[in-house]
Amino acid sequence: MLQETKSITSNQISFSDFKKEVLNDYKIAKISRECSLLGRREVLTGKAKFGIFGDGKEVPQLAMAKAFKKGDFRSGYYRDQTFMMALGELSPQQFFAGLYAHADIKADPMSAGRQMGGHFATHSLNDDGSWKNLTKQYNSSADISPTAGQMPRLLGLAQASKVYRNEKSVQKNTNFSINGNEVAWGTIGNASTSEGLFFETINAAGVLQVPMVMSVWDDEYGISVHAKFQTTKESISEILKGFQRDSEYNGYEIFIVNGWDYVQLMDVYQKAATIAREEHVPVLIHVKELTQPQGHSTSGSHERYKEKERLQWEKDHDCITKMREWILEFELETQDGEILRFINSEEELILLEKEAKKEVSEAKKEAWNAYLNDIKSDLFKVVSILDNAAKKSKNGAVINKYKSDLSALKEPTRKDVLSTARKCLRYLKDENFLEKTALQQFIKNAIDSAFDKYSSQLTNESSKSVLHIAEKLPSYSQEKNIVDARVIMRDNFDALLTKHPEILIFGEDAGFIGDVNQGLEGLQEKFGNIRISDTGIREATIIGQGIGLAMRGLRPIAEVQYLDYLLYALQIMSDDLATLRYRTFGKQKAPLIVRTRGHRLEGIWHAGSPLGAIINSLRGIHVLVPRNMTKAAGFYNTLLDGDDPALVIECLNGYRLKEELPTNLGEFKTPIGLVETIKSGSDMTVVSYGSTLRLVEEAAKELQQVGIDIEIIDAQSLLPFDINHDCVKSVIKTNKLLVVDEDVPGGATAYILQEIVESQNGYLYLDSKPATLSAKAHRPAYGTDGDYFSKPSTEDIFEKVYEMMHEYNPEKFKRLY
Ligand SMILES: Cc1ncc(C[n+]2csc(CCOP(=O)(O)OP(=O)(O)O)c2C)c(N)n1
Ligand SMILES: [Mg+2]
Repeated sequence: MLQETKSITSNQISFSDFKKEVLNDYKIAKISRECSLLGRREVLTGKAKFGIFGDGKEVPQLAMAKAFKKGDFRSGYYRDQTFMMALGELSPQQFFAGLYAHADIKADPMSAGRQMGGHFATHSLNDDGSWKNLTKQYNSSADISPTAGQMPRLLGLAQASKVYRNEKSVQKNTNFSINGNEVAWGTIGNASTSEGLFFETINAAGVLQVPMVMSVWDDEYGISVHAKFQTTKESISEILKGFQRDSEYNGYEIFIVNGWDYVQLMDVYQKAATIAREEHVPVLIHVKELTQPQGHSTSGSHERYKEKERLQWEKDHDCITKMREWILEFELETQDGEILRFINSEEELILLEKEAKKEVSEAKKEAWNAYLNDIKSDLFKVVSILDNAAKKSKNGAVINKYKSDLSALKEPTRKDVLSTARKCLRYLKDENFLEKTALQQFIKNAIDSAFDKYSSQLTNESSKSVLHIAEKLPSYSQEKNIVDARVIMRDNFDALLTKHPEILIFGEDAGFIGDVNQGLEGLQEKFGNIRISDTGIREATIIGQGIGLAMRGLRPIAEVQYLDYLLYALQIMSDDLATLRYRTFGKQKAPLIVRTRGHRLEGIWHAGSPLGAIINSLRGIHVLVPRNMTKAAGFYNTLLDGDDPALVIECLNGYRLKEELPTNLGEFKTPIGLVETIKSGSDMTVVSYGSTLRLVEEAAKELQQVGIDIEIIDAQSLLPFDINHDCVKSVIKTNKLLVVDEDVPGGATAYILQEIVESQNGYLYLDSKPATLSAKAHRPAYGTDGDYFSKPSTEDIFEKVYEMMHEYNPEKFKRLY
């Protein structure tokens, strides 16, 4: 069979180089396959918990890797091990370290054992948290497990190139881009294209015309569910045909290619890369006829749901088998009539396959030993302590039994070691000798070091953390300049955009009209429509845009129009943004600021304040609830001096209220994690935040008239909350505590109560039962009366405080009802 080499790559290369490349590719594919085969065995024999592998998807990934350049980004899913291996970003040993959950970033650079295998990442950050030069390395944004969860971020990763190419203010930023030439490469399984996030991203990328190459690995199944239940017409390229660009409209370039066809794949991927890189046009590559040689994952077997014919078809169309056939059959006749081949006999290929097998088997052993040695050194320590302790203890027999059970374990875990140590300590509780102290010390150290391994890096632990940024008060001119509060937002954003050229603000109605509340009025005109822009109505991908842009060195402020609609974005904020630092052991960051507005308007979807849902799903993101626009502006100023992700919730009913315009716009700073006492008092500590504070302040005046003097604390920052423990200092003075908000009962008020009563030991100082006052459990009803009877009113606050004072001193505060 004669083949043209020209189609393999656009550059002409010599046959011997071409041959080397093909055989090297084949070897990578085989190594990757061996990893999958051995990986499954490791799970089935109990050495690893769960395995999901890239077998059956190897060959297209070789093609994608060839078209992928330094500076480019991948945002993909669990099938992409071959791609990572082809780039040199994942060795077989690292592959197995991940499978075993080796909790050491040096052994498992993908996540330090935090993510199950098959979740890939590269390091964007140095150890001190500063950026590396991303244009000089291959980049893979860290994978997450929810199907299609990689899509929103992909949009932002691609858009960053467009910004760097077209926006003058950031063009000198060479650590992140060279003229916007970088492509963002997405991968997704065929079944996951059923998710809304996929369609939302595809549409948005078409609108924005960003350099994104989207590969769909199509094996006709999503676990056991066939394409006929997943995709209209059973074909994603068929139904996306309407996105194809034409002479009249921008759109996509769409390619369809079989996943076992090495030559065609190389050709398609080179073409796709050129279109995306040079023209900034998104490309969809539908890679069909892929297979799952071992089924979906280690939790099941595909023989249960695939017909015999399908299983046979998969065997025949295995992409590596097909590539092997092609290598064996390949012949090229030169002009002199010489026949060129990749190999002279099949033996050469068999030898190469044996080498691949051996390499993987050795890498697996190395990974296992490295993983186990860490644990074994702890095990030996404990065994030796227990051995000596048993000799001295009256409970020696039991301790000896624990010790020998532990020693007998061939594959011990950290849990086995520590749990034995902790159980044995109980048998030493009444005794006193050196070994007991040694055991206590061991347990303490083990728990401390486990914190670093399993619980560190939830938030920024570097010197750039915003928690290190001190408060800076607003300054004011001599003659009071009282304005509508939204003017403070607008003028402060103006100052920030001038000061930080890498800020981009975008959202629904954020561009042309300058947001629905005019906080960005006139700024698009001044800073251009790249820095201040309108988006479609698509909250999840607005956040995704922000995550991707932030991962490439820009400082996005993503607007979600109203807090009630944050729920559309909450999933991606929770799964992706909030976990990014944690899941990469601090090797990636996305300092995205999400701006929204909420509390107190009218009705079920215009007055929500689901702060409990927010703070409990967004650990890893700062959640800030400023009571007015000066405080809010101060938060933006602080956040932009650090690099932490945050959500700022402005008060929707505060834009038209009057505030004094500060003179040091862009400079004054609201501290993060600190509360503010806005009224001092001696009878009760009342903690609240956001719009509800105004009601508490009103109630305080009325309470004063009946001789009750409350202290009001503005929480301002819910995540983190009151790191200086100022609330308990107030409770020490008042001995009574009430937390008020307009979330559901047991929402954010319960969280604040737990912080003060339990974490800050507030219970020690209370003279009466601590209480919460929140909205009703239902969404707020519409209208003034709906609001009055759904959310806490001034009267509710007054009466709650009064009732608590009555319980404390019934003589002085007679019953109201
Ligand atoms: C949101 C979400 N729902 C369900 C799952 C469980 N799940 C994991 S993979 C998968 C099937 C994905 O199939 P496909 O996209 O075709 O990828 P393939 O595994 O076939 O390559 C499912 C349902 C998940 N991870 N996330
Ligand atoms: Mg599939």
